[in-house]
Parts: sequence; structure tokens; C-alpha cells
Amino acid sequence: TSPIHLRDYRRPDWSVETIELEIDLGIDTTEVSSRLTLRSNPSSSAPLRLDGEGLELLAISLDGSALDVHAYRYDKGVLEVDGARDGSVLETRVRVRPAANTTLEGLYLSGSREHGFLLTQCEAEGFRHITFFPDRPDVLTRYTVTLRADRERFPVLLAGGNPAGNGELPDGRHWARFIDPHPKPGYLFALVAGRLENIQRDYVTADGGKVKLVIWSEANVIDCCHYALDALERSMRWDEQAYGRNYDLDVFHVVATHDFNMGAMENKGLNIFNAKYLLADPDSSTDEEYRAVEAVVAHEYFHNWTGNRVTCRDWFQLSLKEGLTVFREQQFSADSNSASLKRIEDVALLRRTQFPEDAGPLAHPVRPAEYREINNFYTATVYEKGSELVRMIAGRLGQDGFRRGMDLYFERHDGQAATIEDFLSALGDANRIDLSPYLAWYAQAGTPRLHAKGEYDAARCEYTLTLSQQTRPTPGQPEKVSLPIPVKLSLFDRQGTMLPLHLDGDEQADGTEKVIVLDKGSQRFVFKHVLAPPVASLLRGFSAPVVLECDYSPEELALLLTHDADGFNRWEAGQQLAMLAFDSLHEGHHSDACKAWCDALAALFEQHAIDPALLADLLTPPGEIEFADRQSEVDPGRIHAQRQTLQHRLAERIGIDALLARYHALSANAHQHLDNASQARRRLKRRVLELLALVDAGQAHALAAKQYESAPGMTDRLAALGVLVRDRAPQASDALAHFRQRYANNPLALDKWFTVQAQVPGDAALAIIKQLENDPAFTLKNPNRARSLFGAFASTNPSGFHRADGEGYQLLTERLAQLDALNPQIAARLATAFNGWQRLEPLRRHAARLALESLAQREGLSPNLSEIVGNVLQ
Ligand code: B3K
Ligand code: ZN
Repeated sequence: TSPIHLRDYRRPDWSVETIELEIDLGIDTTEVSSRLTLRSNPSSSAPLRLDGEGLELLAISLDGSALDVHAYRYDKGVLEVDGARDGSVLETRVRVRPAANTTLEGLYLSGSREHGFLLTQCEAEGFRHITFFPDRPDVLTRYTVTLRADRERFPVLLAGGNPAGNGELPDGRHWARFIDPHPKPGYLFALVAGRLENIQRDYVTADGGKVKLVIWSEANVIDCCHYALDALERSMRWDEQAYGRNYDLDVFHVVATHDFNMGAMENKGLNIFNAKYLLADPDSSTDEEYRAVEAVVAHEYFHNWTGNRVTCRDWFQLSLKEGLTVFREQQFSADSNSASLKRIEDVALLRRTQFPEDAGPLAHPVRPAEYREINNFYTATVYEKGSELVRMIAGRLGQDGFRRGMDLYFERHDGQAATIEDFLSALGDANRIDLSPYLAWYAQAGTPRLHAKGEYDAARCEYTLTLSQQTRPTPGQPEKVSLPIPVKLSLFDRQGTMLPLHLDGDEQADGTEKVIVLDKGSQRFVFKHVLAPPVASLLRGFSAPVVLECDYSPEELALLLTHDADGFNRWEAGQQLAMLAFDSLHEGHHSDACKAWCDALAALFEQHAIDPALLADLLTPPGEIEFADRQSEVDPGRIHAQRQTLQHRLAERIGIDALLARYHALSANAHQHLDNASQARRRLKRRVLELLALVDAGQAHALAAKQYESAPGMTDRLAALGVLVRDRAPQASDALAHFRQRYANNPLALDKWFTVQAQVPGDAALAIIKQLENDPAFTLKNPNRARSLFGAFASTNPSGFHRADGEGYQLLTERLAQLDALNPQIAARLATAFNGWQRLEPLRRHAARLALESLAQREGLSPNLSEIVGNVLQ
């Protein structure tokens, strides 16, 4: 396949005013009749071309007359029809095969033939697997959908839009119709049919609309949907309050499936969720999973305005809806839980996933300029970095200004397919600010490095901060431009007190926190009336997605770690200090940084006023992937060992007695309440147990075994199991056997059983993976299960996957080839684990290259997987 370029965008030659779909559902074969009313683009004379993949064409007619075989051609995914005019009506009837569809794109079967149900996934280009259509997001159409099926086998029939009648048919069949008043692109179409249970609630929108909220799942898990229903209602309220956005249909359906390629899908009026992000109950979900359910429910709901009412002109603009919607979800979660913990989580995620992506062969801009397979571009860059860009701009405009801008964006573009320029113009126009300099952030790949140097002039009482930026070349972008980088900062004196900021040029001091914007290569900022050498707290709240390079001393970072009032910055100082400590271990020095880190944290450990969840995060050094990201030649085994050493020093410094005492205090009357305080205690308890295991394994393992047995919920149970399994403690095998049996019929819990074992560090992992593959519950066909084993191994266990003998690579590439034949999207996603292989030390690099090359040479790879493998190998 050849790449598609942003610069080649053309308005559609034909659009579709209305579509009437009549779908006769069956597990093996389903017949889809469609009736399109066509509109031609007056400035084009191109023949009618519709997308269609793998459709068995049964009938075709134009304006009421069946078409002669010479009047149309169906080849290579395109149906070309002669003789269509503005206003023409095209009718087609096609057959598709849901049960045989293992790609989980288009119409497919979830679960078994006997008990499963039918559903669709159309983003990005799944609709063309269901019917002939101009399958591009800038063709907006009004949908009328009629579903027909056997009533016994498919008692529930759902499609997007409002219900518009249902009834009986001969031979035990029935029908149901849905009309969606809001024109939408094909990627937002959805249907669901089968035996499903529901829970529901009435909701009245702020503008008085009555809505039925309904969550559907298979009967055995319907009791696990209540938390999601609450989260949905809270999301709806929040969007009314924060953005003045009301829901716009009479019903809002949400359906859970165990067979799904990603997290969830925002189809209009009929969201479909991976069960992992919808079901939650204390016995099988951890606190983190509860928060993930809340976040994904909110994200999909928020898409109703940012994605559905205003959609994307083309897939290059994907971040227009994704980055913005991630940002809105982050705001919602920050409002609902702890803002600084949410920020810590999100920045940690960005560094673990997006920074490595942006530093390697798969680097691409938030708005890519070209792609081959769009499904490969649902990346951390488009989502997470995209959200950071919106955050920067929102910060620039302030809360009210951003709201004004969003109001104008909705006013201008409601019902349209928009671009990132449209978004920036609306935000800028509403505030009379030119935001076009931020476009460069969307167009340029790579994480900028922000270099900061502070100089204090005692004679003049001035502090001069010199900021400069540099972005390294990325594939296809050797030259980089300077970007506007907002740097939120404060200055501290050596006692840890914030100083008033008097920037040279300002009339007077202006608070203790300020945003300065670096918008050239290098710039100096002078602060006046600074009476002693200060410590600068830079990039507060992570005000721009950059790597900060600042030559802080360990003492300065320790000061910020101890005194910064803002939880995020405190954590950030600790992370930087841990990095220094790690580097000094790496170089084999006696380490001031390590001592400073340990001392500061040991002191904080004794402070009972600190939020336990924040303390847990402070006690966690950056992950192995983040450490690797800083090195030019990566040995993952060594990084793992050094990170362990670092944590060992910390545990030693805090001391066994203090750890034990805190563990016992946190364990007193354990329960599974979900309030923030209880979650925070569990989070710290886990961290304390992990640290204890480093200095007194025997005692920690005994406690973990006990915690496993008596845990009131999954958070404590999995934490204990994790310690036992990763340490390969004697108690691990009993606990694993127990877990395996207890959750034999709970796929989401069982996924965690696979994952916890796939994360055993070091060379032991491979044999474990090979054994787990043979577990009867393992299958490559289910994406969650495949990810729980191979995703966990390849993407979250660097020391296990990157074996020096290359056997981890061989195993993964073999499985990728098998998986590719079933589900190319998942195979391509898992293959991104190879990102960064060029920076491995020579032995591993060589082995990785061999494995990748032999994968690339296999016959019949999907376009999805070959694009990733090809790019990674570059
Ligand atoms: N928009 C979907 C993702 C679709 C992925 C297609 N391969 C989920 C989301 O971001 O909300
Ligand atoms: Zn999304």
C-alpha cells in the first residue's frame, strides 16, 4: 500500500444525505440492504466511488432500476457506479460473515456461537466491511437503521439513535428501528444484537431533556455495571457544568464485550466498551481499575461533543477529537479525585509511553503528515501528547478564556467535520489571541529538550534564568523549529519559602507563581529583588511536554521534594533526584544524590500529615523504561538491577522497623471502601510491602501470603500476589494456584493472573510465558488475553523480554505472525514493543534485528503489521 498524505486532502466528490439500512442478522451470514440518497459535489465530475471491503454483492440498483453488470465495478475495496446524479438513490444488498470475522472490525461475534452476541466496530474504517459507503469522516449522513433477527437468539436489538418502532415478524423473527437525527460519519455507526441484560436510570439534562441511560452486558456480570452507570451520570453532569454541553438523544446505551481491540468506542448513542473498562466489582477489580473505568466512561461520553457533534475532517485530524477528549477526561478526573495524583499518573504515563515513541523510529507528529494504516495511528502521541498540547493552550487562555474558546468552537463547528486549524482559530478568536504558533507543536515530532540555567547576581539582587530549546531529528524531519514553551515557575529560598516574582519589565512583583513563554531558540528572563540565591521550581504542573535539563544539585532537588506545596512538583523533584541517584549508581560513584533522595524520603515517611497516596508515589522511582530513555546504550537487565539497588537503599534508609510499623498501621481493619482515603492507604500499603520485601524478604513474604488470604478485595489481593510472584517467593505457587481456581470463570481477573506472571523480571520470565501459553485458558484470539500475556511481557517487563540470547524476541515475533493472521490491529500494536531496539547494547540489538528481519520477510503480513515492522526497522 502507498501512503496517504495530509496535503492531498480533497473534499468528497459525493456525499450521502440519508442512509436507510435494513439488516437481517445471523451468526454465520448477515445480509445488509442499504439505500443511499446521494449528493454530488458541484465542483467535481468524478464518478460515484464507494468503499467496500470483503462484501459479497447480492443486488445493486440505481434510481429504482437494477444495474447491468457493466454499469458498475467492484474491485480492490472500491465500488464504482456509472450514471449517478445529484439526488440519485443507490440501493445495494450485501452478505457478510460475522462468525468468521476474527479481526474484530466491522460486524463480528463476541463470545461463543451458542451464547455470544453480534456487534460492530467501525472506527476507523470498519463501516466499509458492513456496506458500501464513502467511508471517510467528512461524509455526514442521517441514519435510519432497521434490524431484523430471530427473537429467541437475538432478543435485544440495538443501534445508535432514538428508538423508532419495533414489532414481530413471521417465523419467530422480530424487528427494531432506530433513527439518528444527528448526521454522523460511518465510523460512528453501531449495532448490537443478542441476549443481554441491562441496568438503567432516568436522567434529566440541564436543559430539561429526558434521557434513559442503559448499560448492557451478559447476564452473569450485569451486577458489575453499577459503578459505570454512576460514572456515566457524573460525567454527564460534569460536561453540563464545565462546558455547558447537554446530551442530545432520548437514550444512551453502553454495551460491554470481552472481545474488543481497544478500550471503548464512542458510537453515537451506543457506546461499546471493552469489559475491562466497564465492569467493576471489589472482588475482581483493583482501585486503579475502578479509576480506569471512570476515566474511560467519561472519555467516551465526552466524545459526544468532542468527536461526534464536531468530528474530524480526515484522520490526520484524529487528535482534534482524541487529544481534546483525553484532556477533558483528565480535567474531570482531576475534579472528581485528587488533582495532583491524576497529574502524576498522566505525566508518568506520558513518559512511559509517549516519550519513547517520540524518541524512536515510530516517532510522528500529533498531526501526522502521512500514514498507510490509520489504525496504527491511535498512538500515545495522538492521545497523550495531543492532550498536553490542549492543556498548554488552555493554560495560555486561562479557565474562562478556554471556556469562551470552546463555546465558539462548538458554535462554529457543530455538525461539521473540522480541522486542528479550526480548533485553534476558534480558541484564538474568542480571546483575540493568535494561537497559530502552536500549530508547530502539532506538526513537529520529537520531545523538545528544555535547557535551563540559573545565575544569581548577589550585587544586583538579580536571578537570571536562561532557557533554551532543542529538538532532536526524527524520521523524515531532520530540521526542527522552535516551539512556544510555557514554563510555569516559582522561586524558593533556601528555607523552602516561595518568593514573590518580580520579572524585569513588570511594574511590580506578581504573585509567587508565573508562566513565562520561551518562544525562540534561547531567551533570558531576569527576576529582580531576589535577596539570596534561589531554587527555581520549573515547569510546574508539567506546563509543557518537554524534557527539562537543569543542573540542579541534589540538595536543591531535595529542598523542592521536601517543601514544594504542590503535590505534582514535589513528586517531580523526587523523580529528578532519583534520576541523578540512578546515574550516579550507573557510573559507580559514591552518591550524594542517592543519599539526598533517601534522606528526604525517609524524613517524609515519618510525616503523618502527608497524603498516603502521594507518599506512595514519592517512594516510587521512575520506571525502567524511563531510565532506559536517558541512555544511549541500553542494557535492560542492568537497569533493572540498578533500579532495585536504588530502592533497596531507600528501604534500608527508612528501616525495617519503620516499614513494618507503617505496614501494620495501614493494615488495621482493612476493607474495600472506594473513597479516596481508603484507596490512598491501600496504595501506600502496597508500596511499603514492596520496599519491605527488598530488605526483609522472609518477613515480607509471610505478610504478603497472609494479606493474600485475608484481602477484602482485589487491590490488596493482587498487591500481595504481585510481591510473591515477582520475588518468586516460596508462597507464590500456592497463591497462584488458588487465584487460578478462584477466578477460573472471570476472564478479567484471570487476565491479571497471566499478567502478574508475565512480569517476573529477568531470565525467568521466558519459561513462565511458554508455560502459560499452554494453559487451557490462553488464546491469541482474545485481545485482552493476548495482551495480558504478551503485551505485559514485551511492553512492561524489559528485563524479561530483552534477554541477551534474543529468545524473547523470537518468541514474540513468532506469535505476532500467528496473531497477524487473526487480528492485524492487535498484532501491529504488540509489535511496537520493539520500539527502541536500536539503542540496545550490541548483543541484544543484533538479536532484535534478526528477529525483526525474519518477521518482515514472512509472506502475507497484514498492512498493519508490515507498516510497524517496516518503520521500526528503519
Ligand atoms: N475512538 C476510539 C478508538 C478507535 C480505535 C480504532 N482503531 C476510542 C476512543 O478513543 O475513545
Ligand atoms: Zn477517544
